Amino acid sequence: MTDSTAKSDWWRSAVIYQIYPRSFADSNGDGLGDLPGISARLPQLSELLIDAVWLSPFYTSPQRDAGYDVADYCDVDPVFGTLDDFDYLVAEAKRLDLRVIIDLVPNHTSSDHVWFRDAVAAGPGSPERSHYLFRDGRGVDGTEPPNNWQSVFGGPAWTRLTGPDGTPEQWYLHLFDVSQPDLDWTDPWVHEQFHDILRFWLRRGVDGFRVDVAHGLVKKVGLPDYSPPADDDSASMTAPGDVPYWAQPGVHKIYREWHSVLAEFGPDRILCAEAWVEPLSKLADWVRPDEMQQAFNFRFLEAPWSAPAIRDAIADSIEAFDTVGAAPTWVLSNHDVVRHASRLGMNPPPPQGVGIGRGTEPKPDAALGLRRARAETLLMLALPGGAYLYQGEELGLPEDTELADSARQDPAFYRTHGAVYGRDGCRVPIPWEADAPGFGFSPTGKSWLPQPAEWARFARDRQEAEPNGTLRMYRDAIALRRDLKLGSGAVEWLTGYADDIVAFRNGAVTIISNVGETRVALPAGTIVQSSEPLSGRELPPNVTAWLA
Ligand code: ISL
Repeated sequence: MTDSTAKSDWWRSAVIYQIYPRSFADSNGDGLGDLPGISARLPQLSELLIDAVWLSPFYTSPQRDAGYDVADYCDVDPVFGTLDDFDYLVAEAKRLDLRVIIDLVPNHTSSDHVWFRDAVAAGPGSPERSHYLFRDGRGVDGTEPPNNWQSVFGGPAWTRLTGPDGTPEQWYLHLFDVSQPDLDWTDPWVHEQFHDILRFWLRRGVDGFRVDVAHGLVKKVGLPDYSPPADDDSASMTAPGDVPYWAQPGVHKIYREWHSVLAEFGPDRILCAEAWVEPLSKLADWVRPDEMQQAFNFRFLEAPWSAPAIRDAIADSIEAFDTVGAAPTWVLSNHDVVRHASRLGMNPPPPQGVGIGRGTEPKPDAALGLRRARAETLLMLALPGGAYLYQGEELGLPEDTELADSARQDPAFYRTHGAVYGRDGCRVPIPWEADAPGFGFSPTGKSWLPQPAEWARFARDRQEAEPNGTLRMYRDAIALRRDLKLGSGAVEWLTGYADDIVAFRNGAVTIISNVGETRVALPAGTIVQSSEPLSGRELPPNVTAWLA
């Protein structure tokens, strides 16, 4: 065990790598990544010196929302493998000193889940229906939805059932796709099911759970109408004020219960909230001592390329998490957002969830985006707290901005009739070997989303060979972060720099990011930088350096 994985509070400073199973490594050649593919690549991944991996869903699912529509929480979908494959993956991870976090999707199930099928069959007023949010419609004959809520993926958040004889029936709530009915967390039965699900996976050796839509489970009593502010985009999850389906106070009881369930398995199992909650002082409620251990910090991810915005995001995050004794987390990319190597090459980037496609103009400036992405990653890896990486970012992978509409799979694209491109561009299978079929993703070269031909240069084997490549920077920075204990350090802001410079000390290391447009003089002693080696004692624009 390494220092940081052995400790019971390992997560406070951990580097956690997100694996998106369908796009990581495909062992059987069907074009969709799988668990044996992940196990086979784990030794290579562990060379990055990460502490843990987080796996996006691999459960039984009709895959209407890439597995975030779960039809059986306690089994593996055959397209990803079997429970034995999962056990082998966990064993292999332990052998490599890697912890394993899995995704839990408690806001909604798939409409294929037996709980929902039974609820539909049992009819109005039945105990089975009380597990979900079924309601009668409004208006004459109930033809209007029970309220005016809109789905995050576009269109109404309610769908009306039709009885076996063709008669229109009750409506059910789905904050996401029509195939993702929301559970009713006022029902104690739902609580019990999820306690069992947590224990099922904890017994199999998982170290924790990333909790999907952790701010959405409880809805305001009476399900009142709500109209988001006019300038809100459809995918926004952080509308200000009291939104009757986000961040309702009742969610915290659920996480206190889960905290106790995890504690049955020792002090080192964790919950990490995916909660799009603002301001940060409110997000801190999710990480109070008796709730979750971590919450994703989307304020940092959403900060534009501006030194004051980045500084404020860092300072506000540290302060907010500190008030409840929690460590902040940092993240720049995941499977729902435009990859930061492309996002930072656009001004402004598209709103979250909207994505980039063939019709987007102007396209990201790829070289600028990558340069800034490397600079911001190096800055992030110097911060105290936990850091999350998304597969492919260590290769410098950009968003695929040229996916054909016909190849797209994100329900957001279809529910908005193409008005929103959605998230497929960050989900394209990653390249391992430049000259192999499918860049080594799949032995047959098949790929569920097509890989751009020019991705050969991002392939891991090419990156390995590049002394100033992105992969080398990640590896060096993570190793130094660990040796210098930056993850458990503290930020001490440095004064005397221009406003467009982010400059701070963490322990023995000085970190300087040039977010401006002119070169800046550097003090002595570089240990790692986000660009080609520096010439002279000056830091060019869009570069970060660590000095000691
Ligand atoms: O990307 C978005 C909309 O297109 C986000 O608003 C996203 O839906 C939100 O971050 C919640 O995400 C999580 O739950 C969704 C799933 O589609 C995402 O992949 C998951 O990360 C529904 O389960």
